Amino acid sequence: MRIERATLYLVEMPLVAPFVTSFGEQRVRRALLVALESGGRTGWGECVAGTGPWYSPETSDTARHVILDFVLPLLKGREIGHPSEFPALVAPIRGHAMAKAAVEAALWDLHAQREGVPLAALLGGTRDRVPAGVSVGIQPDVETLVSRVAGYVGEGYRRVKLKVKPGWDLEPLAAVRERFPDLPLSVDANAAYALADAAHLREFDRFGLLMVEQPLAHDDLVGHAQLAEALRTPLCLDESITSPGRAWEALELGACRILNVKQGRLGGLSAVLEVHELAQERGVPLWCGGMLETGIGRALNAAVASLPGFTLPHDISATDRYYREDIATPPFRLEDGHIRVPTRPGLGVEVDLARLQRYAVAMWAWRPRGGTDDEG
Ligand code: NPG
Repeated sequence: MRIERATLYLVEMPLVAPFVTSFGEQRVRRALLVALESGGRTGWGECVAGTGPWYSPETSDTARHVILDFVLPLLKGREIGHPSEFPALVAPIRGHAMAKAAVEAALWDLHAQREGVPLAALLGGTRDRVPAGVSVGIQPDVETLVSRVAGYVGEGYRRVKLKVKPGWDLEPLAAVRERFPDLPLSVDANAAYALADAAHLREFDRFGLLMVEQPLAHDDLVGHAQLAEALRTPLCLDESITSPGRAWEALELGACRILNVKQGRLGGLSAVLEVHELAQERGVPLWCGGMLETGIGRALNAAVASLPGFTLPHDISATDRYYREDIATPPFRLEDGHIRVPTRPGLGVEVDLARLQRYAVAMWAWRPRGGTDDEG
């Protein structure tokens, strides 16, 4: 396939409730969407980079710059036989995993549509539904947290992940654990602690958690390996795992026993498949992380989670956990604590163009022969 035209949309989607983590509060999901056109079809990719460089160094604006000025020009005049050719093509661009992943995702969608198969099947997925976990942000107080968790448990979510930070950890954990003694529970610190907190973090062991996710700095594999020795609860890494090579290093060092897989953070679906293979060889359990995706990214995550090595519940919740109205249809619903993996060709969701126009705050069009028309 040859890319005939690309359109980037910056959308601002209001969240049903603010989402608070150790790195800040989010009320709106600002997402850069990539639409690639080829042979009468449109492939979609969602860039998971946020408004500011808080979770990763990338932002939706750096991604737009890198995609328009560096990634798309490399596709100019190229015949792409298979999306797995893409990583080598963009290898000269250092970093910018989320920018690359968004374009790669649109190529996979286009390719799967052309083949007439769902993305999950193209990747080697083996499940038709995946267990849904819910990530619960930091709340104003413990009572509010317990009642929110009760609501999600009532809806059927299979695992609850609590966001923690210094000053919001043992007390909320104890309250949730007391109310739900058997609930599969995990915590995510988004890098809020230091190795000097090891004795404090060891207290987490008494709550029977599935895992402690990313307690230390994003670039501290050695620190995580040292902390792992001190804790009974398995460590899982998210922010630290920015490439398949980093996943290998983390496992070699003993920095984690579980991996959170996000295609954006890893640099695309080819990288996901590499990590999947590595994890299968080593018997390391995987699960799919989430970045408050619209239906476009959510559909891709469901396809990723359908791979055989993804054995733990995912941060893939129903659409209504974040959005009253999504730009892609149909919305993802919780069915017996699971999300259905789309079965239509490609991503398997439809982008509602009227809604896209409603939520878009800027748009850029790109054609191989011209430069960039800024229509923002
Ligand atoms: O369900 O999509 C979801 C969100 C899950 O907690 C979640 N995501 O640290 O993994 C994370 C966190 C996140 C959200 C990170 C937004 C970055 C941006």
